[in-house]
Amino acid sequence: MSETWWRGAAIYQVYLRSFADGNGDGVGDLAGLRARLPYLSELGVDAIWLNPWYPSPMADGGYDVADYRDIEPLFGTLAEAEAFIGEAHDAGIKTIIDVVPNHGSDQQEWFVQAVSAGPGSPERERFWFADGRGDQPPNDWQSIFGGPAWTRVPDGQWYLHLFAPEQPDFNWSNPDVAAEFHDVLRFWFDRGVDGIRIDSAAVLIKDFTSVTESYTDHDGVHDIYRGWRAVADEYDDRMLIGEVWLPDQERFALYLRPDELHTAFNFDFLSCPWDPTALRKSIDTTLATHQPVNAPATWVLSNHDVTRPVTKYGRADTSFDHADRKHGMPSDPVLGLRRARAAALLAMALPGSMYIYQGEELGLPEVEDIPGHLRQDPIWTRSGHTDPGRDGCRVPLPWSGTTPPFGYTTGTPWLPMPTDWAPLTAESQSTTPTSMLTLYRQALRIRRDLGGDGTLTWLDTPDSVLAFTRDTGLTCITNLSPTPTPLPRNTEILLTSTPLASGLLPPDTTAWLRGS
Ligand code: TEU
Repeated sequence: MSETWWRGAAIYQVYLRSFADGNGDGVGDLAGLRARLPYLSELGVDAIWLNPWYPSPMADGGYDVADYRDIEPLFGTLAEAEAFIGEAHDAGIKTIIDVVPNHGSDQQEWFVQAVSAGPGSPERERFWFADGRGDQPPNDWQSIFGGPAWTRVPDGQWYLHLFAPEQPDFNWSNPDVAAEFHDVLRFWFDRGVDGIRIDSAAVLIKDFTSVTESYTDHDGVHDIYRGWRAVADEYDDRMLIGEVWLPDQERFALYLRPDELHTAFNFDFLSCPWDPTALRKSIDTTLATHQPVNAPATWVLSNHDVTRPVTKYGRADTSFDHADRKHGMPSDPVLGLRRARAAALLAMALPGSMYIYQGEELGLPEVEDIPGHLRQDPIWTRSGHTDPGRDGCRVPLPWSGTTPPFGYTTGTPWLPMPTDWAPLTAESQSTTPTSMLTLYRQALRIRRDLGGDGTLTWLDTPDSVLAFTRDTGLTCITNLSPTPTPLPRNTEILLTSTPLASGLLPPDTTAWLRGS
């Protein structure tokens, strides 16, 4: 692949602890992943993004990193990680890892040193320690996971954590912090990693002059990523993708500069309801944002933080919002799957790169009935059990067989698996021509030739039908109207998300066509 391999890539997100367990302890690991590389090759993806794989107390699924230069023992060893990177390369698959710069674990060496070094020490300057207001925290900022954003240490000072108390925020105005992360990037680039996903990328700079939370998108954050880009540019072919949640697309585009991030996740599209006007607007805005800065758009239908598409699209309200997960809102599984299939073909046809979260290709639903005492997400606890959190999209993958744990482990899975997932296993779907897995395999194969980065031209259709032609020759039509719609004449049908009905494109269906 060229030095711009990431521009049009199909990238598969592996949530390692739920992918495949190789040693029977109920937690997915590198051994399990390495054994399933042929599955990912056959699926047809160009790269894998792995969620954090570092040693971690797992207060937030590994986003509480205790050592940025090693591998969590539950997942394996550094030697196994290096072997994995090599085997993936042999299979033509790139590796993107997750780096978490906003915060570390409270067990990470620097934080342990800071707590014992005491107030006023240089060790404390690497974090945000402050005196309280009497018995009250330094200010009233709230954590993203709920509750105060400050926690007290035994000597009486408080430290800031935008997420869980086990995730103390680094002080990015301290030069030690930038130097440390440059070194971490080099550590992994030296080991063959092809890309870095930057966690919570927009929140690194804090403004404590504000009484309300003020940490999103301060200008100083760009200096940080200019430094990171300079490190990435010391190597060939490496990319940086930011997790940049920003409603303002002009501000978002500022992260995508020749001396900054190569690309960033498109959360506008991910949050978009299944509605033709909203989808078209999101696509147009995305392309208008990315084209002037020559960055490829990214298309994302799900990840480890959001409701599974099959469940989301089966609800009366098909938008996604972190603040309201709509847990328990009735969802029609048949309609949801039908729309998730149509959405997948739409997303994979658009110009840019495509991210696929593990299990999306199996059409897994959100698991909403996990008993409270088995839930692991800190959001569940921090919200006082009012928000079920994100465990429902992190349930382990069903691989084979007819009963839990469906070949995922020989032990007990770290989250319970639904008993009715036999039809959803990879084994069962790989021999079913109408399955979601077959659709993803077929689509990714066609996408290799006719998809990827480039341009689109909208076709003249009714508002409720989205139709465009790609520079590659692919035509994509999605019918979001309640009635069947005709296809253009003189075209070859390559793939449809639902069979045609009397030659017409049924509602909630996408077709891929070629020719005119
Ligand atoms: O998420 C950052 C983030 O702010 C949201 O996606 C967050 O999970 C959501 O608003 C909660 O409702 C990243 C990771 O993707 C997430 O898994 C981590 O928990 C978080 O950072 C902290 O590292």
